[in-house]
Amino acid sequence: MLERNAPAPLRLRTVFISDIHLGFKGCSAGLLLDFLHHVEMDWLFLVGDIIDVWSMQKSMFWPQSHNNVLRTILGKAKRGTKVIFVPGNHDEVFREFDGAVFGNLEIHREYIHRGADGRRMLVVCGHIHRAEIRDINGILYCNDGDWVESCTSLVEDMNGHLRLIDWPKMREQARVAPIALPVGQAA
Ligand SMILES: [Mn+2]
Repeated sequence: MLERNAPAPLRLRTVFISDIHLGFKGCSAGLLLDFLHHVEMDWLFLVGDIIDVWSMQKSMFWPQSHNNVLRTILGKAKRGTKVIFVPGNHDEVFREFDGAVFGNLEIHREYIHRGADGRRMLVVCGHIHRAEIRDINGILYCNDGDWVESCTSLVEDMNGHLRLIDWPKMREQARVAPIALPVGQAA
């Protein structure tokens, strides 16, 4: 069903996703795979709670779709996307690999990302599953949400503009009108 009425691929500079919770039954792996197959990016930030180690310690759950998410992410790294993993609280065991570099995949406890417009972004790990962009005393706070309930991402376009993508909603809208930023037309 997800293959039909797919929106045109998006060419983005950076995609931030967090709280995927692979290994947990509530993970929306199918929708995330669908999203990942429709975006191309230079940078992919995995901002915490990517693998739900806590949940897996309680009961083992690892369907093929969860494998596919990891394979898709590694595939993007292989094709040139820089993947930065900032472990969260459910996958804190990976924090001991701070600074590890596996080709295009790196693990960091925190990371300063330079936006296309020169802005410096401190990449805070997941935890709060609510997507929002808010100005707090002159500092822009961005939360990319999660892939358990809201299925949202924070993205930076080629000009450095930040916005939230609600993937289920964007798919819905794409049925009536093509969405902006098809591959090759981004600035
Ligand atoms: Mn979480």
